[in-house]
Amino acid sequence: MKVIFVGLLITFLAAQGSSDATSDSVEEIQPRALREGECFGLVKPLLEHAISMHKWKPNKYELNKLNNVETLLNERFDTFEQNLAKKKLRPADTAPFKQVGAKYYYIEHNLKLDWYGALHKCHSLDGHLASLHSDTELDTLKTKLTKDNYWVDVNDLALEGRFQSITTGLNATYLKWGTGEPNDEYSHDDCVGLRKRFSYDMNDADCEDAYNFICEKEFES
Ligand SMILES: [Ca+2]
Ligand SMILES: [Ca+2]
Repeated sequence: MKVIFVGLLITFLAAQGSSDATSDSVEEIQPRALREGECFGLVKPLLEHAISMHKWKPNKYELNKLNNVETLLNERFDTFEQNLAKKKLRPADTAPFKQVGAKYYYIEHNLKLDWYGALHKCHSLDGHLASLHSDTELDTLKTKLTKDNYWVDVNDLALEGRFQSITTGLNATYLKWGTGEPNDEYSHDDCVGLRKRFSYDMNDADCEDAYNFICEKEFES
């Protein structure tokens, strides 16, 4: 399609050139300077055909302008195709992740796994356990939650009381604890979930307990 379109445009420009070889209509596209070594590539045969059809003999300046137009068109089509490819990710191809606010989550409401199992499940979906960074993100996510507890990516497995994101390996930048949490109950609460009892604020819980969980995945915008 690109070649056809470019060919049609060049045919049009050649026709323009045959009737008014000094026309500056191409200038409206504001072509950039030529790169050294650039050539007509795939469009050259079409250009030659257009020139012979219209018996137009473009001078070097006009050929340069056409070459610039071709380059611009190629860049624009490439950008268009890239954008199309990215848009394919939204919304149908994000499954099973769905947009919630500005992010994409897979909220597992049925299957219950321990924290490690949930972590593995999210990775198997090419994502990670949900990593929350603001009240806005948490508050938006809360509107989708119904079950008792959902694992997220925070834990203090490495050092008691130092809560880190397993996604980044760094200290968690956002924590919002339920009342009285984190309490490290029985010295076993090392993984963090969103607990219904705390209006889905955070609670440290036993990593080996089976709960629902939330995966997250980044998609290109
Ligand atoms: Ca702990
Ligand atoms: Ca707790």
